[in-house]
Amino acid sequence: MSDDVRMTLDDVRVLARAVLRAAGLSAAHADAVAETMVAGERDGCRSHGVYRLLVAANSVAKGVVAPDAVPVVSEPARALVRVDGGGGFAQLAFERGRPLLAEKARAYGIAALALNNVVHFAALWPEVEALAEDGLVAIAVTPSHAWVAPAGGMQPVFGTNPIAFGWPRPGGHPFVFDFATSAVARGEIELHRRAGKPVPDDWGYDAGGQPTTDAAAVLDGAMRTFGGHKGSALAAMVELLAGPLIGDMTSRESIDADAGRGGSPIGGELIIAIDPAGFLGDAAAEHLARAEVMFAAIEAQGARLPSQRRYAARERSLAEGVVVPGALHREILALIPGEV
Ligand code: NDP
Ligand code: PYC
Repeated sequence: MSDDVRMTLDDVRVLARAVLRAAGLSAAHADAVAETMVAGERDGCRSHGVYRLLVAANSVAKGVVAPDAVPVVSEPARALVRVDGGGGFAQLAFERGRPLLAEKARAYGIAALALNNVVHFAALWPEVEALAEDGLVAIAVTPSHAWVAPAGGMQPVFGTNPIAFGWPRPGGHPFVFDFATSAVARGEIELHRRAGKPVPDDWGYDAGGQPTTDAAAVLDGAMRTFGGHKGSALAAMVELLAGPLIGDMTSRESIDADAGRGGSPIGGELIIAIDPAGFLGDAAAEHLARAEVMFAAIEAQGARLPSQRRYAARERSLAEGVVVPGALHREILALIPGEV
């Protein structure tokens, strides 16, 4: 008999906050971090759902993250916002910088937000989706830890370096994609290792540089980029945009700063927001409607849009709740003193 646990989204929120508060996060951080995990679980993004409670609690326990950091917002230039996260998780820093980013994008047509000195363990789609829900086009990138070999090499240089994009759609969910520039997110390989399942042999190499289906061996060796040299170049772009360009760490520097503690990546994130009215003025609606023709042409042939699976999962979860594997649920409960 399955020992899976069915939970409402409110149950998930209460559990996540309790774990994060027990781990030592301030109320503001616990709320912001819990919301991103609820969103991941709700949308069927298991590698970035409540499983990440274990990851976040570990980062606090290992002293990688400042649990009560207060983000500081500044304006380095008219169309730029910077949030110094003070070593805290990225979610609260984004929350604090987002209103000014949107305001500046509307004022100048385009604006950028740099999050500096933050710890990142999460998916990026909640951020670009929120901006696109506000009518803005958004791009977000962040490096992670050096786990990924460049195409043609076998030594880790890049992080799993996600790229997320959001596009507002009249009367519907935004068009959003968000994926790692590695063959797959590391969290997915970790879930395979936990479940004792093999991974496809093109996800990574073992420590000796040989392709392997052993998830633990890939985690100890090197992951591969997606799409060969193309993913490799995009991974390098993410390093540059959200590393040196904003005065923050590359994935190599992040893993060096971790110093073997096994915490989440430390560094920066760059988020760019564009107001369609900047170029288009009153004609914005007319041109956004032309984008709909392209989306329709994709769907008309049976192909799906990115995020379509996620939005469908969201509908189901709102109606039926979510199911958390029993073993994971017990591991999470064990993080709250007195619960087990
Ligand atoms: P996937 O390879 O699963 O790709 C995810 C994206 O591709 C989603 O937008 C997904 O939409 C879309 N997609 C998947 N299959 C199809 C299809 N058949 N047709 C159209 N679109 C499709 O994700 P990854 O493993 O690369 O990344 C997972 C998450 O990990 C991301 O959210 C990323 O932000 C996060 N991550 C975070 C890092 C960090 O440092 N903070 C580092 C690396 C990853 P849908 O969701 O609807 O399936
Ligand atoms: O799954 O690769 C990943 C990841 C890294 C940081 C957050 N998620």
